[in-house]
Amino acid sequence: MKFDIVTIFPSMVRNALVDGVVGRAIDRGLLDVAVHDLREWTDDGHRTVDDVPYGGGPGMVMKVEPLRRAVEAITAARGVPDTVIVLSPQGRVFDQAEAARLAGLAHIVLLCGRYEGIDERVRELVATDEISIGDYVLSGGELPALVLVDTVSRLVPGVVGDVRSVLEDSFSHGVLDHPHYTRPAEVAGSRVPDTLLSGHHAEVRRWRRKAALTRTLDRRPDLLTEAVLDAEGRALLDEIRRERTATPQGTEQETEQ
Ligand code: 4GX
Repeated sequence: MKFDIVTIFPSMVRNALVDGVVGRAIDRGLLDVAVHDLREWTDDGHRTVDDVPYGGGPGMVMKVEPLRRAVEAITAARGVPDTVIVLSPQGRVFDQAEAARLAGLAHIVLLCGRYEGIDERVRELVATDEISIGDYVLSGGELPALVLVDTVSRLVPGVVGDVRSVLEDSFSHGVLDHPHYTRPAEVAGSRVPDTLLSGHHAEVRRWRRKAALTRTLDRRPDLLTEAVLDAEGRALLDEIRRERTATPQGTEQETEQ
């Protein structure tokens, strides 16, 4: 899979791609990520990429022409991309489903903006998509572009060594992950749940499934309205809800007479 990232801070982006799962995938040739300095496509001595906003107001606006020339040059050198994405808070919010969709593409261009914004004609003439990584304001699109590359790359076959890791990730089933434990079995009086030490695989699996659903119900009930649960998932969720509404022992209500 091929990514091209256009930025005024190419070293920031390149440095972030050296380590970890993505860095290894690039070394192994599974990913081809090219990082481009937007200033290469400026036409003045000062290498200007921004200008004052028409109509006045604070802050600067990114110019259209350098971004337009950047995408033209990338297309000529690396082929017609499947999508050209601007990262901005105005985009639709990125999630695992969007990552899965993008992982099915062969070539993605990412445009990183800085300043107050980009000239609206970038959206009209250059970009095909606009994506936000969440409802907060960053100082540039570089971190969002890296978030997108990381998330999408994990879904590219071979990038993550053990496919079971990807299949068991939070959100791959629309629910949160279950708790994890490693040795020792007891720390400061806190013990690993007995079921996980039992070696009984079917019980371990059921315990994890129930713990994942409990967490999701407690922390992200919104996810459960979207999640498609199988019969076991629905049964476990019912069980959790019944355990929670059960009258505590010794506090039974008297029957009214
Ligand atoms: N998810 N920002 C981009 C400058 C900008 C503004 C408008 C293009 C159009 C962000 C986010 C984010 C701040 C990055 C504004 N570029 N990007 N930057 N949240 O907050 O993606």
